[in-house]
Amino acid sequence: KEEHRLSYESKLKCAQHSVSKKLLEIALAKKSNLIASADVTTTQELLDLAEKTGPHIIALKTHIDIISDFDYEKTILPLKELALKHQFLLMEDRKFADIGNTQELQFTSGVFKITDWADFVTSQVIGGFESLDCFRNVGVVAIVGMSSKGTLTTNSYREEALKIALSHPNVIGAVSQHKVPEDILLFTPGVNLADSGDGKGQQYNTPQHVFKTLHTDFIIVGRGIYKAEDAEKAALTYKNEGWNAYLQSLEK
Ligand code: 5FU
Repeated sequence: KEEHRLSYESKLKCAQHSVSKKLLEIALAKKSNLIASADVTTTQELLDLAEKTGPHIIALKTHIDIISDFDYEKTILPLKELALKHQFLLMEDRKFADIGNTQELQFTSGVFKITDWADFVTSQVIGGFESLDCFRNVGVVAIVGMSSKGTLTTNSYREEALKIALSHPNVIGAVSQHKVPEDILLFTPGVNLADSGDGKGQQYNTPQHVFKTLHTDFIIVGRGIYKAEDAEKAALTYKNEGWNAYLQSLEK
């Protein structure tokens, strides 16, 4: 018999980290488990997407280093305002993958100064437990398994990665295409309603699939939203699909 999944309410009750709490509170308030991935390359496109999708999402995921006209004042300050206005968090998908000291520099320095604005960041755990110590003021989503064809995140890798993720106090969740224990939040990218892949290794599943089989908490959608003719409408579609799939996964 299929086991039940935990509801956002019950996860909120036992959440330890302030960022996990915020994410779950926003999810319940907006009835959304959608994270829009803003893989666009100009400040204008980034801000437009944040304005259009803002009311429907719990977080906006950035790859801030692909913004060609990045400028802290012109890119980050208005982005932070939109996050406040529409009540979503900022998730920088930097996927740190180095020794602690270098990650600390990449996190705090350079032009992006991620530490100053991101609510949470992604990090590989390949550098070991202590490499995550530097992300003290944010939440970390550990990359446990990737969505791409031929990824090296095998069963045994994922098992070891999860041990680090579950034991590190800065970690709030995991990115994976497999189930994880219920005391960690699961973030699942590789979600698209129209395509099964992108011809560059990405593999897609539907919201229905990931909630039912993985008991995911949050879906991450990039091209399904920002490439759509009407990004706001697409965000609303994914929001509703995701929320209905979540409710159904509670019943099983
Ligand atoms: F960790 C991962 C992963 O395993 N797969 C991903 O696709 C992260 N991603 C990110 O989610 C990726 O870097 C993109 O930013 C986003 C997916 O975008 P898509 O356009 O929906 O394929």
